[in-house]
Amino acid sequence: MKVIVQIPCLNEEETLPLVFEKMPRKIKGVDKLEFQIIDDGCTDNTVSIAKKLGVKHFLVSSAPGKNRRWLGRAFKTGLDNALKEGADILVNTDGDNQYPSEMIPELIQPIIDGRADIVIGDRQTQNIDEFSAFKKFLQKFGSFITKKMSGADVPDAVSGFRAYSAKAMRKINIITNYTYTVDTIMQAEKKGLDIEWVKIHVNKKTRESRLIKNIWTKVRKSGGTIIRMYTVYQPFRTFSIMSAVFLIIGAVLIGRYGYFYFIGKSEGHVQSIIVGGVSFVISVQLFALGILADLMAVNRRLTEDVLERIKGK
Ligand SMILES: Nc1nc2c(ncn2[C@@H]2O[C@H](COP(=O)(O)OP(=O)(O)O)[C@@H](O)[C@H]2O)c(=O)[nH]1
Ligand SMILES: [Mg+2]
Repeated sequence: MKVIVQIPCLNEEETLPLVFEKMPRKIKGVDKLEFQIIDDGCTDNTVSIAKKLGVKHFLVSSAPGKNRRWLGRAFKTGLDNALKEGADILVNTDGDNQYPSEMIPELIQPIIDGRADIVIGDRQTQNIDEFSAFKKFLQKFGSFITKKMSGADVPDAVSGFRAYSAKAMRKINIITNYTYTVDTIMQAEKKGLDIEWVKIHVNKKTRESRLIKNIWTKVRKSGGTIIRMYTVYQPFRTFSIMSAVFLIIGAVLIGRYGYFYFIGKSEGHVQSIIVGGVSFVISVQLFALGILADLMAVNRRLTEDVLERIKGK
């Protein structure tokens, strides 16, 4: 059993040593434990400090000083390398020491036992004093939406303390650059992967988030990801719903015209029939797009099957 623990890094020289303070160096049932960082243009001493801390794999997501490629891309780089290195489990934790490194053995246990493909640390955000009421609300609301859209039980959708089995790594394909958290939960659900949640505590806050400068940006970006993922995985349903809305508008307006026509007062209501007719056309087109998108989704599934085999050991 080989485990790789990865830490995506955007200038983490100050806090990386804290992450390794309680990092297990040996885990029962694990023969090989290795560490990797994904450097996204770090301009500080993150890399040399990581070397001293015993990190083995250094992956570069973007060159020093260049524009960052964000966390989703970094995660994909790390995941590809973990598969290449033959890891059975990939653990992700953050460089700001938010997550309890000492809980990694508990995090990977459900995968070692064969009970789960993905394990996610639930920060029990409602109990964290440092989070404002508004942040807690958004966190709860985001998890609720992810839950509704994916059908999975989701107590903490954006937690970055996670473990993925090799099977999960082969099945999941990261297609967004910004973040991977919500996206991988939705994919897991659609691809029949089992997710288990482990309750964790969080360490004292060391700095502000580098990912979320402003909570509204976060809402917009996560909202966009959720809608896009839903469209990717439920294309026919998404377009059918949109088509139905225009169908109803068209039916109401044409019905309205029909009513005036029958009572002999159709004059002056021709706008209804025009707008209603246009709505009908839009509705039919959206429905046709739904069929096309559904056929394209067949292609995506086939491509993903091929990818899964290519990634296989
Ligand atoms: N590679 C890469 N890592 C990032 C980027 N932004 C943040 N990170 C890392 O991702 C982890 C989480 O970032 P953080 O700023 O703590 O965001 P939080 O999850 O909102 O607390 C940390 O290890 C960061 O160093 C990025 O653009 N690229
Ligand atoms: Mg953080």
